[in-house]
Amino acid sequence: MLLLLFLLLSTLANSDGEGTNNSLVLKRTQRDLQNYRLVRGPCDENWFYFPPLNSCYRFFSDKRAWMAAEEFCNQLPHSGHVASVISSIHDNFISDVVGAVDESKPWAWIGLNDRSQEGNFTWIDGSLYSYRNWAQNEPNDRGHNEDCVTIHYSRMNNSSEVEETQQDPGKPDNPCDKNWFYFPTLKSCYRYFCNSRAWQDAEEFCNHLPHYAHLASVISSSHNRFISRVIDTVNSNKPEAWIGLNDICKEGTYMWIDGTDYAYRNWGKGEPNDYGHQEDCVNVNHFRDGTWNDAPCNKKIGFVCSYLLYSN
Ligand code: 2F8
Ligand code: CA
Repeated sequence: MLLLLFLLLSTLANSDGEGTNNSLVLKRTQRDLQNYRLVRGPCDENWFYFPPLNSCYRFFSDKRAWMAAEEFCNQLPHSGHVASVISSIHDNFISDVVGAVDESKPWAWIGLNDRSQEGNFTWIDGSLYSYRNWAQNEPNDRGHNEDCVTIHYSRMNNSSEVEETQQDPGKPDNPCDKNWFYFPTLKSCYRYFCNSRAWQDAEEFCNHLPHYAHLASVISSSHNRFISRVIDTVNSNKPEAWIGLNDICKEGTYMWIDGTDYAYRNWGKGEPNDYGHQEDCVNVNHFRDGTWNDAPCNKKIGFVCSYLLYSN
């Protein structure tokens, strides 16, 4: 008995070879904090809308292997993926999507897998692997043969569990506030805000958050990739987003607003160019690839805040 769930882009998955019960889902983008009713919204018929991610989801009860489920999703008109699950609210929503098709809430594939490297779990749509809801003793890589992940919803309590397949990655839970993502190297938390603000307004917005955040600094290529993934969790279209780098004080002398040393650089081709002699603030994703561009500070775009996690 296998079931597939698709959303505008994700699936419930198991190992990459043989399918058991499967589900798929797809997604688009944005955010919020409640439980969500199943509504079609702007989605196609038979799909359900999840406003926080501006994404559409659908459960498919066909039995497919995980990779076949992903390929099925890819070939849908909107080109989706097997679904990622990024929060408990999202988890509840997906449970309801499955339940809308099959009240028994069967096992279904999701997009999580460690096919590339044992124990290194990633979401097939590039979502940040932060939220976790492993069932007890999972992942266990039973028979050294489990690289894909299923989700299951108990009929008893409507709670969801993700079962798997692999060695426990042993990573600590995300110690950041809800909706923030942890970068262990810097013991810092990051969040992308899609509300468009000028650079200085964005920095002040970060400052007024409960943890006194700043616009994010970037110290390495892996850190840059991490920040790109943080943005992706809200908007996978690679929107431009302010980071804390600027040369407001002196043209050509770049500084991070939180005092981080300006050592790592990831400028886009031909940047920074102080285009029109009026570009003193820096964003990522000018070329939709995570590289940096200097741009006018009064330009209104989304931004990434970060705060240091103090452990005392
Ligand atoms: O809008 C400002 C932006 O304009 C161009 O990109 C579309 C410039 N690129 C080149 O001149 C190659 C950016 O540098 C500039 O920030
Ligand atoms: Ca520029």
